[in-house]
Amino acid sequence: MKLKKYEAPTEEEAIEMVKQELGMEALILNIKKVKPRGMFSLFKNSYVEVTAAYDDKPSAKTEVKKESGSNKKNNNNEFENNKKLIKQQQTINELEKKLNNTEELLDDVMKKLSVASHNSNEERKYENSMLQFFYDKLTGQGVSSKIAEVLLKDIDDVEDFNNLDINLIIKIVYNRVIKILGQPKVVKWKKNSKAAKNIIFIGPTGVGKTTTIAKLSSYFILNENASVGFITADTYRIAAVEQLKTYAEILNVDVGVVYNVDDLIEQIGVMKPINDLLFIDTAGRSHKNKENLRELKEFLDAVPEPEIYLVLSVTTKYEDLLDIISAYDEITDFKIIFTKLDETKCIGSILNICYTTGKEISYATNGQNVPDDIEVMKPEKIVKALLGSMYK
Ligand SMILES: Nc1nc2c(ncn2[C@@H]2O[C@H](COP(=O)(O)OP(=O)(O)OP(=O)(O)O)[C@@H](O)[C@H]2O)c(=O)[nH]1
Ligand SMILES: [Mg+2]
Repeated sequence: MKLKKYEAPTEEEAIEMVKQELGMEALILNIKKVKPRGMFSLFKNSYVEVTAAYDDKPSAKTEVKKESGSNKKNNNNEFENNKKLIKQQQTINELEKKLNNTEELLDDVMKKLSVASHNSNEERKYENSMLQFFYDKLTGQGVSSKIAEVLLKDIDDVEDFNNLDINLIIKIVYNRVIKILGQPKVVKWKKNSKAAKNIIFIGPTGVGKTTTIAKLSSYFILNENASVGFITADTYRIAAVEQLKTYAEILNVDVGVVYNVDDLIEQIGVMKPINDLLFIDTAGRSHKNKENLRELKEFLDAVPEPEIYLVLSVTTKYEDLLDIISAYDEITDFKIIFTKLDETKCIGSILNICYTTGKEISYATNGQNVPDDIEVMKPEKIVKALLGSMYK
C-alpha cells in the first residue's frame, strides 16, 4: 500500500480527485480541514486535505492476463513469464497462510474505510477514521466505551499522526490491554509439602465450577503427578454429589461429602495429610441471596489458608458480572476463572472487569471437554480476540 495526499477547497472535490486518480478501490484514511498559517494566511482560504491509501501493485491475476496478452507472439517468453508468475503466486499463497491477526485487522480496516462506503454523516467519536475503526472494533467486542477511550487516549497527539503506521497503533493498544489484564495467577504447589493446598471454587449456579475442578485436577494428576482429593459441600442439588463422584472415579480420587462446617473441618483433617491438593466444590449461589452467601462465608472461614477462585461465565452480562463480583467481594478475596469463552464472540467484559475491579485473572475454559478445555488465561490471546479473530 502507498499513501498519497490530495488538497482541494472542499471534501467532495478532494474525494473526487482520489476517485479520478486512484480509482474506486482507494481508501480514504483521513480527512482534515487545514487552516493556512504564516504571514499571508489572512489572504489564503482554508482547504481540505485527504489522505488516501492505494495498492501500488496490480494483483497477480491481472498481471497474468496482461503478460499473456502482450506477449502472444513470443511463445517461449510467454511460457517463461507464466512460470515465473505461477511461482510468484505460490510464494504469495504461502505468505498468505502465515498471515496473522494483524492482517485480518487490516482487511477489516480496508473494508470499512473504502471510498465506496465512506459516509461522512455517520455518528463518529473520532475525526480520524483509523481511531474510529479501533473504537468500533473494541466496543463491538463488549469493551465499554469508557475503557475503549482509555485504550485509544492521546494516540492522535502524535505529531505526524496521519503517517502513523497501523501496526504502531495496534502495538500501543496491545500494550495497554496487557497492562490492564496483568499476569494470570495460577495454582502453585510443592510435591509433599506438609500442608495440602485447599483450593475452593465458588460462584453463581451453572457456571462450570464442578467441570472446572475436574479439568484442573486432571491436569495436576496427569502432568504433575500430584495426589489430589475432592471435597464437595454441594448437597443441595440432586445429583451434584454424583457428578463429582463420577469424575473422582475416573481419576481415582477420594471424595469427601460435607453437610456442615464441622464435617468440613473433619474432612480436611482426614484428607490433608495424604494429598498435595484438595479441590473443594461448593453449591452454586445466587449473589442476591444474602443468607446463602452468609452460609458460604462460614464454610470459607473454616478452611485453613484457602486459595479461592470465583468462577464466572463470560456469557453473563457485564453489569451482572460486576454485581456478582461485588457481592462475593464482601465475603472473601478471590481470583477469577472465566468459563464458556467458546460460547461468545464478545469477550470485552474480561477487560472491563479487570479494569474496573482490579481483580486478578487465572484460568479460562473454552468448552465442555474434560480435561482438555482449560488453560491459563493468556492476555495476548485476549488482545488478539479483541482486535481480530475469536479466542481459540
Ligand atoms: N460451552 C461450555 N460449557 C461449559 C464450560 N464449562 C462448563 N460447561 C458446561 O456448563 C454446564 C454446567 O457445568 P457445571 O460444572 O455443572 O457447573 P456448576 O457451576 O458446577 O453448576 P452448579 O453446581 O449447579 O452451580 C455443564 O453442561 C458443563 O458441561 C465451558 O467452558 N464451555
Ligand atoms: Mg457444581
